[in-house]
Order: sequence, then structure tokens, then C-alpha cells
Amino acid sequence: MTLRRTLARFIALPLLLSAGLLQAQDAKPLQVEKAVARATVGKQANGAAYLQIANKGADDVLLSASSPVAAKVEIHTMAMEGDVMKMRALPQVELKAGQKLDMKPGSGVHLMLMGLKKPLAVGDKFALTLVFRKAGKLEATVEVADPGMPTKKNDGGDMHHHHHHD
Ligand SMILES: [Cu+2]
Repeated sequence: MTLRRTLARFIALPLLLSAGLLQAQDAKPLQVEKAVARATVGKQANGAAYLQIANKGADDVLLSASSPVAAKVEIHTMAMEGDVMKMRALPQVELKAGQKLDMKPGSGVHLMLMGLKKPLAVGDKFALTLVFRKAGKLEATVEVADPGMPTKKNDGGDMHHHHHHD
């Protein structure tokens, strides 16, 4: 191996790494395949977003999320308590190697957009930053869809209007 080639390799590697961080959405191992938020109604303070994240790499953990459209983004799940469906915040969500996290409405897990800065209207797009333990930051673009999307019956969507968050 020539000295020049060796040097080139040492220089190229950090460049590739930083390019990878800048283009996190296109890079493996974690890919956001779908990101949809529910349009809000009236002066609704909180919104909900649903993502599909495919993990094509090693086991990882979703630690947090944030967005410029909300004061705070929480990871939520829904569960029956007696005969009442309740939401609670999760500290994190595991995403095993090869797993696809599918937050489709009704599945329970969703991202709660707490303290919306303005209403979310159908067709709007906004940025969402996800933070994973290993993969680091992942930028996603969320599209706002009809509030009735897509399975209005069983998704507990009304919970978002009546449930209280502290
Ligand atoms: Cu919620």
C-alpha cells in the first residue's frame, strides 16, 4: 500500500462519517418510512404523530423526539385501565435489529406533540428530530393528514381531545 493511499483513507473516513450524520434520513441503519401527524381541531393544544421506523442495523432505542412546532414531544402509549383507554408517557422505545416500529393509529405507541405553537392543518409539513441511543439524531419530515386518518373507529383518536396531560 502506498503512503498516499493510506493517507487518503485516513482523510476520507471522517468525511464520510460527517456526511452520514448530515444525511441521517437517507443513511442506514434507521429509516423513517412514513411520518404522519393528525390535523388538529380548533384550539387543540396537543397533536399526535405516527411514524414507521425500520431498523436495518443493530438493536437501538428511541430516547426522545423534538419538533419546532411543539413545546415538547413525548413518546406515548395507550393502554386500557379498567374500561378506560389511557395514555401514558414512555421513557423510551426499543427498536430491535430488523424490527419495524409501526406507530399506526390504534397500535398504541405514538408521538405526542405537546403545546403546539400553531394548529396543524392538512397538507402542512414539519420537521421532527428523533434521538436514538446508538444511531444518534435522525431527522424526519412529518406530513399532516386528515384528523380521521386512516382507521377512525379503533384508533382512540378522541382520547387526544379529552385526555389530560400534565
Ligand atoms: Cu398521547
